Amino acid sequence: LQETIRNEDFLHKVVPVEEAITWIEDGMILGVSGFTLFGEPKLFLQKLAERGEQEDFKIDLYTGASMSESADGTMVENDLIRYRLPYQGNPILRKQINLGSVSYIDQHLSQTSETLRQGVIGPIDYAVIEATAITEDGLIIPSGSVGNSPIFIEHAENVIVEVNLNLPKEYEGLHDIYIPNAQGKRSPIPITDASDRIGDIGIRVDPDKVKGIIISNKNDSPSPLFEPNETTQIIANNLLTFLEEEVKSGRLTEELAPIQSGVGSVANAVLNGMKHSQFRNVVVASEVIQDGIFDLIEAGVVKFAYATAFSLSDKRVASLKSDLAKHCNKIMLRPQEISNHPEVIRRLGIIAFNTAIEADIYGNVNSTHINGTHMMNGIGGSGDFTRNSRISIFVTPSTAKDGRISTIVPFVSHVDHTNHDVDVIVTENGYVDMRGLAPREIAEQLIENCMHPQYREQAWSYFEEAKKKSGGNTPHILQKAHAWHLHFQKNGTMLLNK
Ligand code: 0RQ
Repeated sequence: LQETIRNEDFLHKVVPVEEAITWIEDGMILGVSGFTLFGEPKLFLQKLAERGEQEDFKIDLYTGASMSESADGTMVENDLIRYRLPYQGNPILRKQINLGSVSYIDQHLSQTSETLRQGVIGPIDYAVIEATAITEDGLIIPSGSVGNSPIFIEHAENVIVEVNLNLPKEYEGLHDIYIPNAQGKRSPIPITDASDRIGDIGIRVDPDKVKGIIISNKNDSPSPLFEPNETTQIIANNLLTFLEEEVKSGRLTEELAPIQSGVGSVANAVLNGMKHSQFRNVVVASEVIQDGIFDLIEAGVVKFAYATAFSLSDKRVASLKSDLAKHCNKIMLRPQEISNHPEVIRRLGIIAFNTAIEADIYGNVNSTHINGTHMMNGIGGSGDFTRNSRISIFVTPSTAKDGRISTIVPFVSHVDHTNHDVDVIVTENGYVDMRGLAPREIAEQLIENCMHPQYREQAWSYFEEAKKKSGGNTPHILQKAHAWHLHFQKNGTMLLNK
């Protein structure tokens, strides 16, 4: 244990987890580590969830992003969560959010820290943070995610550290912890090259705030491995064609510009496709490092990658120790405030690609809501990257639910990314580069190049009627703008003749 907790003051604070969970009282706010299932204080959350089975109390849970079953699943099942922010992806929690029994604040992932700093949310009663080590000078070395942990620690009244003895020691040295000062005392964030190291290898903590240290040996929960299918493969190919055209036109080189990729099946297919592409020495400046990024490093396509967290399947969780040993100088984890910071994204000129739930014929994108009302996961980092990137790309299959839903609609049922922010939309039918096009041109091209053929006729009919009856820069018929969604609700399909 002394090799892991290398500071005497901290060694004396080790307590059983059973004791630490009793410190949490009804109504408290917890800021816990964890992002895309990686780096959670797994033992603490599991035991707290179990305590919720016996006792009636509620907490507000702030995290980095999506959490595993014991946090967002079991805690919700045991009715423990009152408020939740800033992102989730758990079916049990999603259900309670949509029933209105958990209050969900869906935030841009770069902004949680600033709302905390300003005192808009919080104050945090307990920060509970997973660590792989505590150094001689008292730095907390995080594990597979940094997320919001530094800001939670800075703003918490008390800190609990869950030291995990079962994680790769190679995590030490991988993190770059930089926390901006409060407004009025800030300097530019000094990242000019993606690989610039600007902070510490761990998180500084006032030792007096550390109320206890618990010891665990639980492994991270793997994410599903998304194997490309025919549709996702074609979407990926279309996106890669767009990037190749950018190279041909001289706007990009084969190194591209730093890339950010979302998570999920299409993102994975794109990364897969890049393995056999012409692109070389690509830099990844993203939010998560998925399996595909390790594959690209090994294929020599990616030369450096930073993010705020890993999101890995079983296979890569198993090989993580040796992967980190091999690639430690090519990988870095930063706080999500920095990986997703508008200033850094704009300065580096990132190419962002994320997945849409639906887009409309003018290029507005919905990333979060089903039928305008029901939360899916949350905006995550998609807004941080979309608004501030050099090229913002959205991918989506052109239909969902076996063709009964068109993902290109006359008017999105919820807007996360306005068409001012969206540059390119890609489906399996093709892509539209909306840069430099006016709304009416965008509509014509999206209907012809991205929409599924079976929906094109009814889309043309809407668009023609809108031009004739309403006109305007962005023609709409407001009475019919959501007719496709309403038809789906009534008849189970967006095809208006069915
Ligand atoms: O339903 O689960 O019942 O099969 O939505 O859709 O096609 O499997 O796509 O898993 O890649 O998720 C946008 C949700 C896509 C995700 C979203 C149904 C569809 C299916 C899932 P089933 P797919 P994916 C990085 C950046 C926001 C955050 C973000 C997301 C299910 O990518 O949450 O980008 N993004 N963050 O059938 C009704 C439609 C539908 C639809 C799809 N139009 N209407 N249902 N579905 N389109 C990550 C972080 O920030 C951490």
